[in-house]
Amino acid sequence: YAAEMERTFIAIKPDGVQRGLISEIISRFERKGFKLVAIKIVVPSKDFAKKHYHDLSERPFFNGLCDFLSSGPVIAMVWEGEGVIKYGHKLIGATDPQKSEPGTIRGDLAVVVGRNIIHGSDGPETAKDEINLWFKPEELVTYTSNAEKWIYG
Ligand code: DGT
Repeated sequence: YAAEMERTFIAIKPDGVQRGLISEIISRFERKGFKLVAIKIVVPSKDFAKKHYHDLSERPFFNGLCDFLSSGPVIAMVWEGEGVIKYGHKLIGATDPQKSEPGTIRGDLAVVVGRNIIHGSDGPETAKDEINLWFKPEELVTYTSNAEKWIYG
């Protein structure tokens, strides 16, 4: 599996870190059966935040969003697994926590859209771009987990 598996970029934003939700969020991806292949803690610069959110540069909340992302430590991660881009987004829930279903990360743990604690890539192209923006290739670790044969059969 390891080499061809789908990968997605997931970040715990400064609010999630400050609220002590790192382990809670990681455990939801881990228990599902997805595999962590890169992780670091970093305070992004405002310029970096602008690069990450470049698609939203015309939106009225863009500046505040970039200020927020760069306001403190972020946990940047790459998760791997079958369908992880789409299903990771399901685990995260709708952008606005008021509209996220209970059982999702934002549904269970967040209240307003400007503090929705987590980011996840929304498709294969953005996943690739975001992984490349946040990580050097050598920071991604390819390995076999013993659980894989029980997760995938
Ligand atoms: P993500 O995972 O953080 O990229 O969020 P998505 O993909 O669920 O939503 P997206 O890409 O449309 O928006 C990125 C972030 O921008 C979102 O997590 C919070 C913020 N945002 C989106 N819409 C609004 C809004 O209407 N008002 C404010 N204040 N922030 C917003």
